[in-house]
Amino acid sequence: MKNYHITICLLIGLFFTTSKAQNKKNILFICIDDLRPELKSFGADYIISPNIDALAKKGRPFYNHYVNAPSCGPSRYTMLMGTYGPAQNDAIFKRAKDIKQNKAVNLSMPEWFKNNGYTTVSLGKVSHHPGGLGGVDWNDPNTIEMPNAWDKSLIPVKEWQHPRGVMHGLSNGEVRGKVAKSMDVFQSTVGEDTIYPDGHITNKAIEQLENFSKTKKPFFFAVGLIKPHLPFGAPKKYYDRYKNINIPDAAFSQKPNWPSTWHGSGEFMKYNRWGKDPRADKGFANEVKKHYAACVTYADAQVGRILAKLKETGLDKNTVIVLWGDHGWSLGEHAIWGKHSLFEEALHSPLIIVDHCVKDKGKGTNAVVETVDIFPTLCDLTNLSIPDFTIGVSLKPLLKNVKTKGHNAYAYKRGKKTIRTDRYRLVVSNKGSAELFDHQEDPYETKNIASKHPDVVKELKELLKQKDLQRN
Ligand SMILES: [Ca+2]
Repeated sequence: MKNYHITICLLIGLFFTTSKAQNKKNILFICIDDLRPELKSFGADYIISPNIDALAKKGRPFYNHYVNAPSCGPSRYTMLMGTYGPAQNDAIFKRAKDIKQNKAVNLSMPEWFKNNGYTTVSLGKVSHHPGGLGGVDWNDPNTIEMPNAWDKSLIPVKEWQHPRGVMHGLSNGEVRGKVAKSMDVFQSTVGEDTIYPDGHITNKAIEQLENFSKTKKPFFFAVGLIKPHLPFGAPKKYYDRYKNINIPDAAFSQKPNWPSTWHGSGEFMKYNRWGKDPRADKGFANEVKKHYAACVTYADAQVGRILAKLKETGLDKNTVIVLWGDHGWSLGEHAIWGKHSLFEEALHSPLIIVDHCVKDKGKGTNAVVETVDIFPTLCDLTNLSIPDFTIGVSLKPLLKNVKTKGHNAYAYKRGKKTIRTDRYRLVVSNKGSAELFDHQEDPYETKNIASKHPDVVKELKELLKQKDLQRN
């Protein structure tokens, strides 16, 4: 009788343990490369982004989300590690080198989820290199960008030959050569979604979701779309949708006359521009913006296809969805065509989180938040413990109550760092220069008021000092 009783107790225990494992929420994390908040649901009413807008309606859009670094590699580091890190594009590879040399490193977010019973899969551009490998063509199996993180790291290369080709690919397998000048800065070829790499990444995502739907194990699935990263190539059907749409000029297109993080837009200028320069040619500037918009609409369509599959499989009922832009992009603001600055446009990016706990779905928050908040938030939403080493704040209270306050956001690039409060942005350089902008009065950062407000500069400098920001 006693044995019988123990068996029943064990079976009940097993049932609860198993059902708990089955009920663990999945994560679908969608990264979009170089997407500033150029979306209808984020106030850009001339942009066609119906799928991301629909997603925003189901969850919480964060209108004041800031990345911690204005370039792909270091920004993705902060998202994946939950801490600030090195400022260069090889930030994540540097960590891999440390692991190889047996130096102590913190676990990455996917590894944390993996250790907590999740299947972790990355597809497309999630870390800095699509597919997560190094080497000349980014396909060397012995150079892993994030050791121990992913059960699978996928990148369909198709006619682009290798992951490096996918990253800067144009239509039908055109790969950027050693001289970027031979590749056009924008393009809109007639054809289906798969004439550019994101169409294939999306097909693979759909296939992967089908696989997930047949297993019981919870998953952490990160999908990284590459557009609207340069070069701005998307199927012509997306470009055509902007034929009769007027895209406004940059609100402030003057080059700053104070020491700043202004740069000559080298990444953009190195492509073939038919001898034209958007800084001096309004018509060309408008064409560039239309092609960026076409890439956003193309990426939006891929998001729509992924979310439709999530719904079709029924996985949407138990999956937290995050959509994140890895940094902003200046489309002519401050006479910059690109990222890599510490101006608002380079640091401001969209963030949307969808979860059952969201109250007042679709209502956006103006609370200032930052990318390092994502790791603790996802732990909080899936009932995993939040690792001590993460430095962000869980955004769950903001999901439950849209009126919850945010906190200051920090960012850095080589030799420079910045703090964004809900009113000010201060940028300081190692050489001692300071830029202060009052966003209440001057949302486009047109006037550096640092010399007029030394008290504010001092107070914000103190806050910056308290943060361990890497700037090497
Ligand atoms: Ca990027």
